[in-house]
Amino acid sequence: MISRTEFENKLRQALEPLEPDVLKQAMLYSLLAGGKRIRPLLLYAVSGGYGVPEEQADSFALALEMIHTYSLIHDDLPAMDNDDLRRGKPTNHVVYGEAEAILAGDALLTYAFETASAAETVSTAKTVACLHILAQAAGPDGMVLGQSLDIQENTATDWPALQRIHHHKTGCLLSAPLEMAAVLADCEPAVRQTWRDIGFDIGLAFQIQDDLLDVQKSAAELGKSNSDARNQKVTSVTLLGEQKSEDLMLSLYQNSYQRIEKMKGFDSTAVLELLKSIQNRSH
Ligand code: GRG
Repeated sequence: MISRTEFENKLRQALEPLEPDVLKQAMLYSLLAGGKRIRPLLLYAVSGGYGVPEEQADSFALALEMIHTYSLIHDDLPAMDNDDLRRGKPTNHVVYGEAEAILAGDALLTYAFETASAAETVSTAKTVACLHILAQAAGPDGMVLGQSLDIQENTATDWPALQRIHHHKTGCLLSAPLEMAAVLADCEPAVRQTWRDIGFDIGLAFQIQDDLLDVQKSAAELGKSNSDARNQKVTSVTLLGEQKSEDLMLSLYQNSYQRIEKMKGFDSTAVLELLKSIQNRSH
């Protein structure tokens, strides 16, 4: 299984062909600021569990991290959460200014699709299927819709409404690597759907955990501003309380592990190890 450092070297290499401009610096600044790399690592772990060679997952793994990083840059902007700390460093707009940060996000989103569409070791049919999954997860029926719902005041007044936001904002981009892995591994449609569903459960567990960490840890420990309270955000913790949120998160993780262990023709060692490290994360 690929390490974070090896993946970061691939990220660096992927941006090498770009003009050495401030735009490239701004893209690299956030991309290499030290995220957990959960989405690409999930793709490698699930595709690898089916015996898919690492190089077939590479361009989609890179695209996932580029899209995720763009979303963080834009989420931190003054017009959105207005945060000044991300991945333990000043946010992109604090360093490069608001206009350049918007462009760095735009460039990462676009370059993600340029990178993914250039996958060399994967059939055209699988590449198109993965591009579609990525676009759907990131776009107006995915993460961008989730963000839009999240910034509208009073969108979430109850748990089902908040779950809808989490599903789109966090779940879509966490489910995409599992579904793309199923495509790369030639899984039947029903198996692909099962991985997609598991991905959404993991996404919800991950988001509830994020809400819990936001109230339990300091900004220094998280490496990002814990801005939910400041922004008077409705979160799992404000709606369900800490104990119920904790219980729900644990049951979602446990349930996902059991479903993964039952997947046929699949070596679950790497993905279970990765998910348990995510479950035990401190930031
Ligand atoms: C601006 C279109 C647009 C979308 C923003 C991702 C996002 C949507 C906002 C970030 C804020 C947030 C709490 C999102 C929920 C998903 C989440 C917990 C993101 C943080 O992901 P990690 O923990 O971050 O994987 P690292 O830094 O480790 O990569």
